[in-house]
Amino acid sequence: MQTTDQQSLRPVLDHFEFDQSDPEAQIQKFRALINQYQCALYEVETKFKVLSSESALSKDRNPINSIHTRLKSPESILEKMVRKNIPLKLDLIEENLFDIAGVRVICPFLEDIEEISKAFLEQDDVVLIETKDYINHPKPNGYRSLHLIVQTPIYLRNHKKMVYVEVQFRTIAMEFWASLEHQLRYKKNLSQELTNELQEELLSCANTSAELDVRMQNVRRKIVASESQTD
Ligand code: 0O2
Repeated sequence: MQTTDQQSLRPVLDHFEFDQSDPEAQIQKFRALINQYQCALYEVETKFKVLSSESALSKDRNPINSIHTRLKSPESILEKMVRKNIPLKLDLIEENLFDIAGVRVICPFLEDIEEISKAFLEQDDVVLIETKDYINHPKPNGYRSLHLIVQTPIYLRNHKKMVYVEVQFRTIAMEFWASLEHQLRYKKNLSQELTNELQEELLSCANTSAELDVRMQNVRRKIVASESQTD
């Protein structure tokens, strides 16, 4: 008898080149693959929790506001493989998709992103593969965030494995815009384009929120400067 997990995986796996003589082995292979990403999420989330707790001890404020993790669903993995024209073979997932494990770190200020991303990349078991700096180079729709594709080891029973993780760093303001924009696009139905007027309005909101980030950071700098004068 098939478990619920197997029943829900089969429709996705049926799109992949599949050894029909042993479907159970294929399902196991996919689950082992996804488990690697889950383990990598544990590792990377812990790294940020450690940075956060250390900062909370030594400073009067925390440069990390919140940490979120997500695993790409089997349906999204399939959708991305099809969209990127990658042949549907289980062995090709790992070498072509780098965002199956995703960590999002939300920081209060722009400067916190610099500090925390630097501390993360300085760790000797974090290997930087690619940087996508959508803060200094926002997407045309106004999307801002720093994306780092990294590899980090997980230690399984018999071996060590380097696993890809995508880490997104955003300020609270960037997260506010991105989550609302995502909701609006999703509501509108992704296949339907937003009108030019609505796209312009969202871009304008993104620019306003980027200005707020700079202004709030300047306020903080002034407060820090005045505190150090009175010390
Ligand atoms: P989720 O569930 O949030 O992770 P592609 O994945 O094909 O779009 P690429 O080059 O692999 O392209 O990735 P890209 O564009 O550098 O980053 C993709 C992820 O960044 C998305 O993941 C979003 O999380 C986020 N992102 C990128 N552009 C936008 C945007 O315009 N608006 C919002 N709200 N988020 C964005 P997923 O998998 O789409 O979704």
